[in-house]
Amino acid sequence: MKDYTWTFSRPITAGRHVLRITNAGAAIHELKFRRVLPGFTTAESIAWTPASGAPPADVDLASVTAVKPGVSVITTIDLPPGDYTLWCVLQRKHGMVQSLHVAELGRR
Ligand SMILES: [Cu+2]
Repeated sequence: MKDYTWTFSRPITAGRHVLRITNAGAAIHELKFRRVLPGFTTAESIAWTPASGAPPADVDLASVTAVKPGVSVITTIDLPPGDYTLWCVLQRKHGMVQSLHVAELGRR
């Protein structure tokens, strides 16, 4: 991750992954995986706010918080196939939110 995006060394497919997350940016960053619920889009997940009063479009799945510049952390995550949004609440004002499609193993 860097200021203000995430990139993966290869496409994330469904299942268990050991991720090495390195902050190559100058700011502190985090990585929250929110799973988009059936019937909702990633756009709805990104646009949703508690103040909207609407039902949430996603659920928290996993997160790595407050990674300092130059630091790497290793985490294990188990991702069912589907759509996700990635969040850095710390840098949300810089638009650090991204969508991610997790394909079933063997499919794109
Ligand atoms: Cu960030």
